[in-house]
Amino acid sequence: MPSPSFNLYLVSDRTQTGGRDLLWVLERALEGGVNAVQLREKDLSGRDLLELAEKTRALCERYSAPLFINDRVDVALAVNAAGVQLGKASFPIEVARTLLGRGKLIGASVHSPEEVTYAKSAGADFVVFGPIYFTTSKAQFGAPQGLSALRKIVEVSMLPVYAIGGITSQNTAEVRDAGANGIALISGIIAAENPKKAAAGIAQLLRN
Ligand code: 3NM
Repeated sequence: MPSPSFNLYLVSDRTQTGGRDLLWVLERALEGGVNAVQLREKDLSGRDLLELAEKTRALCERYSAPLFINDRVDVALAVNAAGVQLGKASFPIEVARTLLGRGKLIGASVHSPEEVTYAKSAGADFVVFGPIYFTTSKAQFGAPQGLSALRKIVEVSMLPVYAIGGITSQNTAEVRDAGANGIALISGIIAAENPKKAAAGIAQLLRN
């Protein structure tokens, strides 16, 4: 059974690349030290998402980085991704597990200690908790939960915890010190002028 072994989890958003090709940006990020990628392009049709997922899967494979597909269990299976990232509106974790089997990883997006407990009992492999800080990338998740909420999640979680929401090189060290197993982010790398350098800087902070 696989287990998560990454600490720098990049989430895609092709609207934040400043006009650059998403795969180009992802490759620079992988060169810099991103060691897992989540394809999260919610507005794409099944056909277009599948095509992009196939390309992303091939790219990630070259860097030995697991690829996760946001929400779409079918697309994850079709491209033989490492797993899926599931939120509240996704298939329930139990159903995804039945479809994916034990050989794939399931990440659950959680926003409270209760959701962490549920994710564990339902069969998730790791949780992504946020938003830690203010984020322009996903305003609907509301007010930042902060570092003390993160510490509490780390304390109660029996699964690896990845922190998300407004994480940049400026605050990576304090997130790491709060006990997160790793971080997940979009804009801090995808929107950076130099995504490779941004990823390398954050990867270095996570190693410290
Ligand atoms: N999920 P950025 S916050 C995709 O709290 C996502 O569950 C969140 O983007 C959650 O790194 C978020 O640009 C956006 O802040 C992360």
